[in-house]
Amino acid sequence: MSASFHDVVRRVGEVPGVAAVLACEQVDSTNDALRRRADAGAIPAGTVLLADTQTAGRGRLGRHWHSPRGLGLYLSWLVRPRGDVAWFPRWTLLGAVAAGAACRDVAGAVVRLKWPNDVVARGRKLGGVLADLRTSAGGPELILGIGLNVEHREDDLPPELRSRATSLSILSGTIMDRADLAASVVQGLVTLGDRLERGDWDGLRERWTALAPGATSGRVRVLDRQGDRGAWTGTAAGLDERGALRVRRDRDGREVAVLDGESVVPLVER
Ligand code: BT5
Repeated sequence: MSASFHDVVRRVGEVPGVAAVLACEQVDSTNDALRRRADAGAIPAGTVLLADTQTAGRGRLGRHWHSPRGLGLYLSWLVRPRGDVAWFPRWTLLGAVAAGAACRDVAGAVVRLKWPNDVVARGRKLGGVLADLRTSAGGPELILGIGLNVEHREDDLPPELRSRATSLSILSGTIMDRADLAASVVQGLVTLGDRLERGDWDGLRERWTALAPGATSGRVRVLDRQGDRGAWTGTAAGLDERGALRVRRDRDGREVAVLDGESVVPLVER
């Protein structure tokens, strides 16, 4: 059954470890709205901001995130990580594991993660993670945003995304419950976050790798910010300590750590 925004907010509020829930029917971007709340006053780590729609939902590198009202999950979570800032890319992977595992557990979807932030099913994008980090006097502050397509039917997707995106309802053929999914995603964030803060990077790396089979041996094409001009190919070789993707470059056989800001496109070889 389709869940109201009220149900989504209530269920997330019941998840143990959630410090506070901020509910907004409409925002520009949940990441930006949570950042403004944090700027305006003390907000505890573990706060979740949920919106029913976003007018300026953001992807990485200034891209747009399509966020129709009532159909998707749009949330942001505030973290004040204790670890080294160099390990910050780990949190994007953590968000992707929480989102992907929730899609699998609640909706039975067969999902794959694509480094660094994509949740994919049947080769189409189901969701994504956007991590915004800043360092303030109080230490690093991270806002982890998660977007998932849940109740969309095919014609709820804009034409330009129709061949590249999907939703849990399209995948399952039934209407999915956003409230169950939201609670599962947030439970995953809290649990994985606790473990990571206690030093269990290996556990997170294993979970991420289990959902991302292509990341340990798949053929990839790496694009930097210049797009095709700086493109090169290689073979993925798993994650390094920071959460960067290691890729063995065809050109010279050297292993290179690919960091966020570059994109990695899987290559299917004939
Ligand atoms: C992402 O960026 O995948 C990160 C998306 C994060 C969205 C959440 S929603 C809650 C929180 N608040 C925010 O403002 N953002 C976060 P990226 O890898 O750059 O992918 C963006 C690309 O995905 C776009 O350029 C489109 O091609 C495609 N896209 C846009 N909306 C989509 C959607 N709803 N479903 C699937 N693909 C989409």
